[in-house]
Amino acid sequence: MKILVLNGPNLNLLGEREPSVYGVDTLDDIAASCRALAADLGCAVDVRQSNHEGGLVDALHEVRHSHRGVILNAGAYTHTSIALRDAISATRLPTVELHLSNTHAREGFRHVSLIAPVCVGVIQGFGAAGYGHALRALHTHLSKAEDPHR
Ligand code: CA2
Repeated sequence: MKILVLNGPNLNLLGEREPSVYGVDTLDDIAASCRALAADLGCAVDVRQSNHEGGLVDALHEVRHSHRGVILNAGAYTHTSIALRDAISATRLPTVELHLSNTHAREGFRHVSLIAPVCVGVIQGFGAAGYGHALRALHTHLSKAEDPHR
């Protein structure tokens, strides 16, 4: 079972600035802990990042036959991108929307998510630990889908 952990604009700078909002972990730290948890769960993760809307759409298209699900921190594109929402719908891969911060406790423009309606669930506000929570939740969701008796 392969899961894509896809990160959007500016998340390559994690750990460098705004630690009070986004924490001190770098994206490499997050990738390493996702890989360790995936090994425990018996699945594999592929952690990617793009600063470009089209790059994120391309990544979703690319994994549509090879991966079983997606954890997506779309960054600011969460609030603006119909293209990303359409790509999630088109690939039909179960997708968890993930945010480090609680977007509802922030500026009004972050309260709207264009992608939430096409995601299986949303995890936000738990900092870097949220990636682990999302991975466990998606792994459980995919395992249930595999076993009709559960
Ligand atoms: O809380 C999240 O994970 C966000 O997706 C982060 C986005 C923001 O636009 C969303 O509303 C919520 C911003 C990512 C910015 O990343 C930075 C990393 C280091 C320093 C500054 C920004």
